[in-house]
Amino acid sequence: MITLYDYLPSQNAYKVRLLLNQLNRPYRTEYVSIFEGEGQSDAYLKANPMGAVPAIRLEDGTFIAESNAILTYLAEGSRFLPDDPVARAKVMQWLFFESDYIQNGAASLRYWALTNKLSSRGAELVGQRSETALRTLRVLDRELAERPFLAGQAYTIADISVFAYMHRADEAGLPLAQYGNVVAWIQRVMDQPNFVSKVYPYSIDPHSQGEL
Ligand SMILES: N[C@@H](CCC(=O)N[C@@H](CS)C(=O)NCC(=O)O)C(=O)O
Repeated sequence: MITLYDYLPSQNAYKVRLLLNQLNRPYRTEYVSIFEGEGQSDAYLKANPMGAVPAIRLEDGTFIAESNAILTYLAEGSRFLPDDPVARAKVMQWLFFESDYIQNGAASLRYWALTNKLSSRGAELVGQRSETALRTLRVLDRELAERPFLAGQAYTIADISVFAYMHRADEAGLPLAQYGNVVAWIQRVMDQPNFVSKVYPYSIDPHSQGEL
């Protein structure tokens, strides 16, 4: 059985929880208290060189880190990742989009907002991240006017990845409701079989107000 290294308020880890549930794949969990420094232990750095969650450990002891790499590995051979090279590249396009623009936009803002770190980040940095986040919302809204899911007609790991932070964009102070195509897509993702709705607040971790 695979092991998921998890921290419950992490939406990067949520991506993996959602896919595992939709694959009906059993797994065990090990929790990593990232704010207490557990991610930086010598043992955990073997799982993820950055010390972040998520990571997974395969049955043979191999570790895989980075949420989108984990999604790609787990989805292999399933309906969540097409075999056709062009269709697959379209999925990868949105995984890289997520890793770059969403993680450095809406995801950062949400994390700072929910753990009271916005003021310590400074107005210039917060402004830059807000511009990035608004740009991604505009891009997603325009793209999702064209098709039901990000990479085409079918729900894939591209949707899982982008959904994780974008469906909580209002918690980042972003005007999500103004982007009707994104809102409709969020509902389509939530309507998928074996959807996981549970999102954990940072308040379950008394250490989350500290710095990583
Ligand atoms: N690019 C990484 C980002 C992972 C990430 O930032 N994880 C956060 C939780 S959401 C974390 O564990 N941070 C702890 C740290 O960076 O030390 C991914 O997609 O997996």
